[in-house]
Amino acid sequence: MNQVAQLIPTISNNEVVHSTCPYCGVGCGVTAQQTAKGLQVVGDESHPANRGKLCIKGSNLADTVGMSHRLIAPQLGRGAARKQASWDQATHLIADKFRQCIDQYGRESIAFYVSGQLLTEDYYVVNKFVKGYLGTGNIDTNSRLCMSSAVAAHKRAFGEDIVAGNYQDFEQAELIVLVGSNTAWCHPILFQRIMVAKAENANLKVVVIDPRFTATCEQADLHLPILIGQDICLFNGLLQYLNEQGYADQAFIDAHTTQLDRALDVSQAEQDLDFVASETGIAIEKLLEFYQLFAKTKKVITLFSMGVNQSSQGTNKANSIINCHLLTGRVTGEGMGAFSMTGQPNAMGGREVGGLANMLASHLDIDNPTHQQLVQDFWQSPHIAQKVGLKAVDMFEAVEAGKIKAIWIMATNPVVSLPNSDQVKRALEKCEFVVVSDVCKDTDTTDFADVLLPAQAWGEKDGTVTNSERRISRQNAFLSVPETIKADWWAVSQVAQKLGWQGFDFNSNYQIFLEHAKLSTVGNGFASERDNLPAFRYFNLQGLSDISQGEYNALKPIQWPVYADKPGTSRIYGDGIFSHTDSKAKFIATPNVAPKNKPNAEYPLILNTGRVRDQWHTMSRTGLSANLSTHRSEPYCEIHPQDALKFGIKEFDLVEVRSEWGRCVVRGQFIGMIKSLPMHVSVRWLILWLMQFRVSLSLSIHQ
Ligand SMILES: Nc1nc2c(c(=O)[nH]1)N[C@H]1C(S)=C(S)[C@@H](COP(=O)(O)OP(=O)(O)OC[C@H]3O[C@@H](n4cnc5c(=O)[nH]c(N)nc54)[C@H](O)[C@@H]3O)O[C@H]1N2
Ligand SMILES: Nc1nc2c(c(=O)[nH]1)N[C@H]1C(S)=C(S)[C@@H](COP(=O)(O)OP(=O)(O)OC[C@H]3O[C@@H](n4cnc5c(=O)[nH]c(N)nc54)[C@H](O)[C@@H]3O)O[C@H]1N2
Ligand code: SF4
Ligand SMILES: [Mo]
Repeated sequence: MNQVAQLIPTISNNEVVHSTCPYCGVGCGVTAQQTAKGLQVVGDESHPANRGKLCIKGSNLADTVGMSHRLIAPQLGRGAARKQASWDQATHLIADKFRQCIDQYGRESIAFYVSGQLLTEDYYVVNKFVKGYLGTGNIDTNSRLCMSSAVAAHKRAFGEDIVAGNYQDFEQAELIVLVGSNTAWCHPILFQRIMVAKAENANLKVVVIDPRFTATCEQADLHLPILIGQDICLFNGLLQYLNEQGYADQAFIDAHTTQLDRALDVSQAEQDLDFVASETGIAIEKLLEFYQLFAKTKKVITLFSMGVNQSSQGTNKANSIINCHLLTGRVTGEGMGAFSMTGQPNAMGGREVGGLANMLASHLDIDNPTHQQLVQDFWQSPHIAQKVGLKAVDMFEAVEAGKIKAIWIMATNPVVSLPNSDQVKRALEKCEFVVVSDVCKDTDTTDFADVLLPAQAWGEKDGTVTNSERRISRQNAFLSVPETIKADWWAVSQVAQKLGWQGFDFNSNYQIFLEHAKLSTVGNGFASERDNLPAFRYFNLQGLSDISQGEYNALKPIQWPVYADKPGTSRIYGDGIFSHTDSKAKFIATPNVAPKNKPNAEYPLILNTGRVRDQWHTMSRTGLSANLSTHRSEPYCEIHPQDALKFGIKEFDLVEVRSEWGRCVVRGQFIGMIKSLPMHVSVRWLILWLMQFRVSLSLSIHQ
């Protein structure tokens, strides 16, 4: 089957199709064209996110399109018993099994684990299936590992999960603070935009807060090598400094915020700069330099990503940053604000449809009876989820404990990417019924599938994604695949229909998009009418809820909210009306709690993990491009030379990194670490069996 299957362009020679890069949350526009030289994918000059530029991953997209690695038809059974089946057989089996689970064990015995790499249309349908028809909250997504801390922080501070600003703000800012973000590698095009702005504006300063000296730091004016996990202390200290030195914007605070006192109360210890310096490991002169820069610059953007989010204190870390922006009234407006960068191409779209276990749909709350009723009425569904479902880690624990009998995993590879990967393997081995939808035939997770479903990949699937700045862009199909490869929304709809559920007779992604857009208008309207609205939220796609198929196909990138006859909205909260019912933003008390897992004699170092510039996560797609392996061809461990000396390690030795939960052997590298803090190591590449980021480790030379 593999040899005969081919991808056939659906475009005529030299016809140009506009689409969006399927990797990071910058959400760059691309154009695809079939030429005499084959498929050409280049940056889309008309796309506002990248204006024609692409990073190396985007530039090599054409190499990753193909059939050699693909799953072509549904497969049933595990191991040697696995055999090809028709879609009808596969979806019948899933429906029968789900029905059996519902009857025998109840609706809570089924779970879904999905991904920020789904299109919004796929995500919408799967969320409707689980929250409206299965009637449970048991759907979570890999975004749990990624930016769920930011989501919670936004909800607490603003009353809604909103990134208020946009990429242009980075060009208008005079100070950009990058916290826990290797932007140069992980969001390269945004980083390039920042660098161009810096070259054009001598007043624009860049500060990086990261325990490692990264490629991002090389271009920065100031690097603060912070001890891992101490960001709350640093930003609480900043809050106190700004307050004491007279930089609080009292008019803004009085008119638009509440609960400043509590935030100041819990951060009193951080009034003492010596204390902050010793807790964070940052020299006092550098600390003051940063605080003064922040205080004196009106146009400040603080961008944060995984160094903030992926932490047991992640939500408080994000709120401690937002607090400083609230205090100075720099929440939104040209060149200012706290900006959470999304990782995956459609992490933001997943948030819009409510794909996390603690959300409902369309920015509505899962535990709010009015919201439940609105969504249930709109869906005309038999049930509605009423409480928070199992979150990713708990979900896989419930699978191992036998409470979840059936799980459907879609567009993610949790056997590699969840923290305790051995536990995930145990859970899936034991689970009665595992469905995996992927584009690839072999991932670490596909081994465990009882039903394996082939999904359309980038270039074949059709729909929308939303990037970090709330900009909805089209991913257009320009390749046709064998009939047996289907869109994820189609697979879910087929199972729903076989279960006899109404509301899944979608014929196209266009129909789904319209339904999603209409739901966003339910109970909703303008902020000025909010007192008369049952469920006001800024997430609103009214202006897109009645577009024609042709308009949908040709949709130009647009930022929500999109009201009727309005061209989208580039900035939210400009008039100071926040989403909380009192229209005010909240300061959140963020106590500085000592990090867990402090180094001890047995595990004397702290580990962090993360990405490399030219690979995407578990490499199922970027691994196909030879070009992308030239930058780094294997996983590696960055070690400070002082630590290496202590452990008798020379540069490029193979090193065993061991934690309480696992071990791996990787090559040691000193590059960059000379300017980083000693006493921590960093394994770069997601393929690792170590789990946990903040654990103590030991190193030893491995033969
Ligand atoms: N090339 C490439 N780009 C990608 C991806 C990819 O796989 N490859 N994946 C995408 C996805 S899904 C995501 S989520 C993003 C992630 O984008 P980033 O967040 O930029 O990714 P990381 O490489 O994890 O970088 C996090 C940084 O935080 C630092 N850090 C660790 N602990 C702390 C701490 O306690 N405090 C502070 N201040 N810093 C800390 C680390 O040293 C590291 O430099 O990248 C996206 N872009
Ligand atoms: N150690 C460590 N672990 C981490 C992190 C870390 O920093 N360190 N970061 C975490 C973060 S932020 C993230 S986002 C996760 C990412 O972790 P994963 O989501 O597991 O990573 P990917 O390799 O991107 O997996 C996506 C899978 O979906 C498939 N796929 C792509 N498109 C489609 C589609 O349209 N439909 C279907 N059905 N399948 C598709 C791909 O082939 C691939 O197998 O990893 C997390 N895990
Ligand atoms: S910056 Fe991100 S979205 Fe843009 S081309 Fe690179 S990987 Fe794709
Ligand atoms: Mo992520």
